[in-house]
Amino acid sequence: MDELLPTQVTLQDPFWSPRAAVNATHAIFHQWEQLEASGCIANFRIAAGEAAGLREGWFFADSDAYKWLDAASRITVAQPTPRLAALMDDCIALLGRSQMADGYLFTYNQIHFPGTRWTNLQIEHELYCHGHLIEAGVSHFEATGRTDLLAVARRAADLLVADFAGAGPERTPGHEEIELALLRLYRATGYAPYLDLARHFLEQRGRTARFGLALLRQTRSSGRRRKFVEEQRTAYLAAHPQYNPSKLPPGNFAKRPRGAHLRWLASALTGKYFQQHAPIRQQTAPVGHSVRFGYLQTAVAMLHRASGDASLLPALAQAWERLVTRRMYVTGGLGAQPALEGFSRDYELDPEYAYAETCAALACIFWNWQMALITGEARYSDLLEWQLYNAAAVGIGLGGDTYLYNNPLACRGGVTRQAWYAVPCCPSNLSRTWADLGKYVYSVDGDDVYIHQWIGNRARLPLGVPVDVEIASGLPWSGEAAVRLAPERPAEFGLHLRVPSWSAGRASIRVNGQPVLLPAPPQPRDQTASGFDPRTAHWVTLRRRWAAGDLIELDFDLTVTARHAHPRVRGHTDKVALTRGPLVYCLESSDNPGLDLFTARIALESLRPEIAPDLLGGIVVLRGQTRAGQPVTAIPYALWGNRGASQMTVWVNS
Ligand code: FUB
Ligand code: ZN
Repeated sequence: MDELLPTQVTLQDPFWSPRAAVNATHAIFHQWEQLEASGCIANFRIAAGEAAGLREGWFFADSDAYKWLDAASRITVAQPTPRLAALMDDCIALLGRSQMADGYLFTYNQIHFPGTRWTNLQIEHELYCHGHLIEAGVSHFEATGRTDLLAVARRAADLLVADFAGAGPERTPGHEEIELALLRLYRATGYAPYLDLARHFLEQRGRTARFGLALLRQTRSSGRRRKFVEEQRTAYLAAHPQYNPSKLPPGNFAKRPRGAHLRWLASALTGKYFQQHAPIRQQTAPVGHSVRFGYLQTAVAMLHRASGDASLLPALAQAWERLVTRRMYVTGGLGAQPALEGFSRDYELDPEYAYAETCAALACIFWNWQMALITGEARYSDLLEWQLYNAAAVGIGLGGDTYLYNNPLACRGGVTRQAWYAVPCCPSNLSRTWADLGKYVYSVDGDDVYIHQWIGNRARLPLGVPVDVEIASGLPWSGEAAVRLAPERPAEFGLHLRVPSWSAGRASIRVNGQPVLLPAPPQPRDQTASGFDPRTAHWVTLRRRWAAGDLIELDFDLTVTARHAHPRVRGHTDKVALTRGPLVYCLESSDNPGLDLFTARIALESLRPEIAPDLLGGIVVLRGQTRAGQPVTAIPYALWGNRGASQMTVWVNS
């Protein structure tokens, strides 16, 4: 199946369009200011020899500038502004000046260790950074048709082809990203060595003999290098007492279970943390760092699409099934081990320990999209929708200039939205996704159209007879949606409409006023750990001769649902997660003064949806009472933390 180009879909959705607008008019500029203030951009000036000073941030800080360019590029498709264009152009020119003649660009080494490269590939993120540079080049090219950033990206990619083609498994990266970037570059350019190198990196993964020993060596080397950087820093500050270094903000509190450090160590030494424990066809469970895992799965799925290698699919499908049935939070959040920033054992889903990094949800969204395109199965787009509304959306504040990095499902204090982070990987990752939402709505397969998402938009579908289509959607607040078709002339094609899991068996569809008989939804045999099950989503297929003016109306059921965790998930007995349509709800202390959120027992039968036009930009809340008669209000989980420090819980006692 093929996806549409970003230019072929125009978002017009009462829920998502305002968010895309905040993204384009505010968030992206806020992020730029933070990148400047935190020294990330200055690092490139220093590398280019245009400025003196200290390099700031983690060794992977360059990636944040690239991801910003990636997001800004995608934004310019629908919302170009001269101000953004100017910032982008300056930044692109700066990258061109800081890149070495042979294509290498990694300010950590260029500034601190000139002449060294590819030294600690498991740890120091050189290939990860080059991957984000390449992605930025591709996004910029796709958005603008320009080749200046693409040329920078290709110089880097060509260097990698020269340096890594045929290299052994120990020369694969510790943080996946380069693989999917090379696959995107291959799609954009058709240049086969990029595909070959992506395949090579993926196929070599998990084959390093005595990985733990190699890792220990690199950890020691990397530690020595960091010490050297610290010494350089101390010396510089002593020699320049007037110098005012930028101060990175602290990270958010993440509650850690006992023994977390040991489990991290075991995961790292066995290679699981890096998904280096087994070759990709044997990786059938989500393990290790959850962002890394998501980028790897995305890349493997992309490789399957690019190469047609069917042997890659079984492990992808099994890993997805294991994720959904045993290792995913009800919000769609991934990662129950804060120390690892990654997955725990099956059914270990403590809400307070939930790390559920925003980027992990985004990585899973990218993966789901690839799986949807490969298999045409509704379940993948269903999880994508759930993660968009919950696990991803929670990462950005309503104003667009505050963010969450880890996303627990219960907070007794200590987690608040921040303007920036010492590791600011999530904000620009969100921004590039928010700018690109239209791409997840449709796919086309010959003369078949799939509508994956109920997001309002208009588009021109490239079928045999081109079709203008317009979708209106009331989600997430109301369940009505409508599709208006206008083929250039009457034409036969198949229209596949996703009935979301949360409305499966409780949806209705009319074509030009006539009801359609809907098939029974799939009935999975096993219960998921989280209580959310995207596997019940399904397609309704309408194949006929369509003409301009044809109207399909859909009604999705938004009854409040109390979801139960699998009995094997500890601490969830008698608890439920409240959901309505695609939204997970939570109790936040701001709405429930005087209520102990963690012990109150909710009278579920009392809960009613109620429009709250003045709350959090206008939302539907759930109002009811506790069994003791106290009033209770639940808000969408994605919106918690927008009113200062608070407590919050998704799982409530019933
Ligand atoms: O390490 C690079 C990125 O920063 C990871 O993907 C995130 O988890 C954060 O550690
Ligand atoms: Zn992140």
